[in-house]
Amino acid sequence: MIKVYHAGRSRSLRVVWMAEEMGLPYEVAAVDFRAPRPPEFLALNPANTLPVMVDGPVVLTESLAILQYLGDRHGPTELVVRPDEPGYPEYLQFLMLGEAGLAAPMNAVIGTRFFGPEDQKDNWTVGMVIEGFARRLKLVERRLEDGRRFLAADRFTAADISVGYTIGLAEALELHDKIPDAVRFYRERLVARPAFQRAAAA
Ligand SMILES: N[C@@H](CCC(=O)N[C@@H](CS)C(=O)NCC(=O)O)C(=O)O
Repeated sequence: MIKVYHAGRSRSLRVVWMAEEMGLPYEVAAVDFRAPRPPEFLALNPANTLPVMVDGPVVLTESLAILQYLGDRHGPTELVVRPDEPGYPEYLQFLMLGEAGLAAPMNAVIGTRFFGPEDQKDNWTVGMVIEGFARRLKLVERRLEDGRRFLAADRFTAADISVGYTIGLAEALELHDKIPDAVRFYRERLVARPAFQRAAAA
């Protein structure tokens, strides 16, 4: 059975969402994000980050790698776009953008806003990262401007999970004014999916 170490709004939500969309059996090991992790967890992931996915002997700790792994090893699934499909380049682009371009830099904002000293919460770095986030989000806005519902291959894919999660992260950080309307409406469509609703309750 696939085991996902999960805490509500963390990137493990991407993994649980993918498993729900695919209809995969999985179990959740709930992690209290603010509590020190047990040695068992650190043995799996010395980086001490979420998510962690265990599937037999396989242990993965990068959310997008896990999405692709689940699609490839536990598919076939329409959630993954294959190299010979026309939508493959955009699939790759937005799958990676969701973390590398959009979410990863936000860790500096999360760390500073939640754990930093009071006089640092709106420091220069926080401003720079938020400005960079808003600029990169224009790639998503432009992609959606022709009215398409999903980012790649004219269907819901792991790229939508990747980017859709990150828009939710920005909302949780109250960056609503940085999210263009088209991107906000896109996110609303994603979170209305029954699989997302189940994942959010997991
Ligand atoms: N690139 C990794 C990022 C993992 C990550 O930063 N996870 C956050 C939770 S959403 C975390 O564990 N942060 C704690 C830390 O960095 O110490 C992924 O996509 O899984």
